[in-house]
Order: sequence, then structure tokens, then C-alpha cells
Amino acid sequence: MRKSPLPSKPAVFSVVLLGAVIVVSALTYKPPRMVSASEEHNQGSGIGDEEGSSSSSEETGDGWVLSVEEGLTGHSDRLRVTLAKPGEPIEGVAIEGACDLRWKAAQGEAIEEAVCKDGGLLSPPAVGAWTLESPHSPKLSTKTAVRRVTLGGKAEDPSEQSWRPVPGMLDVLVLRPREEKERGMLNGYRVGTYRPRPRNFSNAYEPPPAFIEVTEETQDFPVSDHFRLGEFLTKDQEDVWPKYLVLDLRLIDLLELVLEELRGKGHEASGFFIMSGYRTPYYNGPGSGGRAAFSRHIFGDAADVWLDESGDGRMDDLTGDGRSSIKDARVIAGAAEKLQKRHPDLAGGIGVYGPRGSRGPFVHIDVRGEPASW
Ligand SMILES: [Ca+2]
Repeated sequence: MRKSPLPSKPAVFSVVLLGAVIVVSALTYKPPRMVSASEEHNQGSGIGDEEGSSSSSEETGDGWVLSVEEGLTGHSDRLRVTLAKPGEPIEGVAIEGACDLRWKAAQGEAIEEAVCKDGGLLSPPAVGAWTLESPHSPKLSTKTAVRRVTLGGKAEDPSEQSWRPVPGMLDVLVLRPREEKERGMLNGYRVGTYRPRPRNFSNAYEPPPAFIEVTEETQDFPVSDHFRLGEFLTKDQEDVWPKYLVLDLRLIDLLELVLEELRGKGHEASGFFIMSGYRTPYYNGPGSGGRAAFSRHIFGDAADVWLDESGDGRMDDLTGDGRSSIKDARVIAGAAEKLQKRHPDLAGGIGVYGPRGSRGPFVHIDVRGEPASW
């Protein structure tokens, strides 16, 4: 299976890393002058009042300012979705002014009016992949509407430079809660059963509280600039849709960073072949001695990958020795290790595998929270 280019649909992004602090922080910022394109529709909302209201006639709907925590796009700045439970506040996102926005489903034709509450934005009420848009101008440039907020004392100048152009609005994957799973089945898809976390294991081994729903329509939905939802699905139950997935966006962030690192070294690296991403407990099985029951793959923060720009189904020759070998896998592992050291919140396991039988070399990468290598 070859990678195909991501659809060019607008989208934005975010990982939920930090919490509610952001709402307060966002509200303390003074809107920069660009916002005021919406002012004429916006008497008295307090948005964009200060200056520059003579600017463009571009329709931006009633006055509102959407603030997105900078961390939501990851260290790579390439994450394009955030995760939420149905109808709950979306972490890292704040809104001021009129709640004149709506959600458009990536599957089917559903439209939901956006609901704002206590300075925050609630996720759509139904499970699925949703894109936030303005009813007045779906093509609205978010450069004029989305304010990126930097936390952690880095926001010396919260005005102009915290605004950045992003190609779309805000994409949210609304999760299906674990409680809907019965006897290992979630909406007709066999997930299997998570074992309780052993007492001496970290919280990273807690059974996941919710699952991403993936339909035939949303398998190409971008989770980041170079990865799509469907690439991380368990490779089983071919004819069953929707399927379910656990995906830690920190893994995606790390994979994006590794790609960027490889490109920086002169390699072609537009995406990884994901040999294995999420694996349901049903698919993974208990393994020998029960080890597979706690594989990072079942927690959605691991992927076995290789780089295959040449499209021959095997790891590319990154070392330039004319062979596809474990040395090429080590090039990827080395980049991942370096980036995990630079970003401790992405720490985790790295495993290097040489070719075996018809299968070429590959690298296991996970973000379990503590370093491990093999
Ligand atoms: Ca090589």
C-alpha cells in the first residue's frame, strides 16, 4: 500500500496537552488589529474595537476571536486535529465574542451549530470527525481569526506575532467513550478487552477512556501534515465499518519531527509506511507470557515504521551503501532518539529491527513517557 497525498481540504489542529489555564490566558490578550474585519457586524462585542476597522471588506461573520493554544499543534507545528468527548469543552481553545460558528462533519452532510460556554468552545455532540467553520465564509482566512497563544511565559509580545496563518479552522475528532464497549465489541467492531493496569505499571498503561471512530469516509482525514487517520488502524476486520482507534497525538508529533529531521539531512521523507500503528487487544492477543497484553501498540502511542519513498515496499537506503539493512533503520532510530532527548514529553521506546524473510528492516517508535531502547 502506497501513501497518497493528503487531501488539501482546510484543517487545523491541535493536541490536547495542557489544560484549562489556557482559557484564562487567552482572554487576557488584546486582540490585534487584524481582527477588526469583523467589526462592522459586531457592534458592542468588544472584539477588535481599538483599531484598524477600516480594513478589508472580507466577510468574517459576527465578531469573534478564536484562540488556540500554541502547543496544540505540537513541537512539529504539524498536528491538525484535537481530541474531545462529545459536547465537552475543547481543551486549549477559547472564544470571545459571538459564537457564530458551526461544525461540519467529515462524514455525511451533518452540520451542527457551535456551542460556546464560559469562554470555551464545546465539541460537537456526535462522534466523528468535524471541522469548525464560519457559516458566512467557509473559506475564511484564519489569519484574521485564530489567535495562537503561547503559554509558559514565552509570550513576550502577545499581539501580532502570536497570530499565525493556518490553512483552516479547527478540526476535532469526537471520541466514542469506552463505556459503549460491551463484551469486547464497540459498535460492531471487535476491540477486545483491556486488562487492568498492574500496580507497578505507570498510568500510561491505563485502559484508554475513549476511541476514535474511523469510517470509510474519514480514513483519509488528516491528523497532521503527513499522516492520515486510516494509516494507524489495526489491520483486520476488513469489511467492518466504522473501525476504532486509539491514537496519542504525541506519537504523530514525534513522527513528524523525525521526518523533518530526515529531510534536513537531505533524505526524501514525505511520510512513513506505517506497518503497524494501533493494535486492538483482540488483534494483539496476550502473546507469550502475556507480554503483548501491555504492548504500547494497544495504547495507541506506538508505530512500527519504515521510510519507503522509492515505493518498493522496503526501507529506503538511507546510508547510501546500496542496501536496505538494519543500518538504515538505525538512521531513523537515531533521529527519533535525538528528538526524544530534546523534547522529554515525547520520551519513549525505540526498537530497531533488521530484515526477516520477505519483510525489510523497520523501527518501532513509541511515546510511553520513559526512555526504552532495544
Ligand atoms: Ca542502506
